[in-house]
Amino acid sequence: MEPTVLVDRRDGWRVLTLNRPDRLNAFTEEMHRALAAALAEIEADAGCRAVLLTGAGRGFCAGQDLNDRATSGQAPDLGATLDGLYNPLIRRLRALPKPVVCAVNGVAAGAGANIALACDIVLAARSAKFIQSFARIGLVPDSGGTHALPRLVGAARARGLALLAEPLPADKAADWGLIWKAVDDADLMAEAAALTAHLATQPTHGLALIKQALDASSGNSLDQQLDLERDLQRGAGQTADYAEGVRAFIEKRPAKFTGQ
Ligand code: T3D
Repeated sequence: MEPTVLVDRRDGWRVLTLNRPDRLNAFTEEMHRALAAALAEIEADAGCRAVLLTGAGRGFCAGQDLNDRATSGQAPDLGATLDGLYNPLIRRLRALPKPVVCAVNGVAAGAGANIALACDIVLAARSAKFIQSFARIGLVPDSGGTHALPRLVGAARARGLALLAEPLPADKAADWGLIWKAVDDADLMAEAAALTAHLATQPTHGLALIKQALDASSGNSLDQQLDLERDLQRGAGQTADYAEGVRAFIEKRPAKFTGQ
């Protein structure tokens, strides 16, 4: 059987491709386990300093595979699925101490949309669209959607996206600040790969601290955030990459960061 997640090792970074194209890469339990294993391996590998997540075929990800939910008997416990599978995935992506780029190659619906939004930098093909499709089937946006949406696009647009469940085209998603950038379909993978390869040469530990500071900001007061910045900066100032960055600036040469 084809693996549900393809892992492609590059020089200092990895491409993870959701691989159920005939189902628009909808999530099964098996695919969750494969993605969790790939991310755990990346977490543990200091040589891997950035990740690119994308989908095979014409879609990025259509969220939960609804064929697995079409039961005629007792209603499933979806809270248990979130606890066991989707929430650990979102937490893992946010806490990963390396940048995660997402190349949204086609439709991103339901949890598929919110998994993309949990990545650090989201590029989307112009033909791609984002759909908070949960309301169409009587569900609530999950996988961090109700947290990310109002913060990224504001309360009014978050309500519209969640309650109407209409497709948001990639260009508009970029205009609204939901994602970093929309690019021509033909350029998506090359541009996303170049960005990820660049990130893999940067001060990895410093980038991890930036992720930490930005994530903490939504729950912190200014005072708390200033204290956090102080603590993180104290740590950043001790790193070899900071010393190298300053040396390279003084010597007017490109820095050679090791990620430490
Ligand atoms: O359940 C829990 O554990 C709780 C967690 C929930 C998280 C969630 O993600 S809930 C939301 C689940 N996802 C959806 O509701 C989206 C369902 N899909 C769609 O609405 C549409 O497929 C799209 C808008 C994404 C794309 O439409 P379109 O017209 O481009 O493609 P299509 O023809 O609908 O889909 C192509 C094939 O993929 C089709 O199969 P077929 O007819 O060629 O054999 C379709 O059935 C299949 N597919 C698409 N999405 C899913 C799916 N199969 C299973 N599950 C899907 N989510």
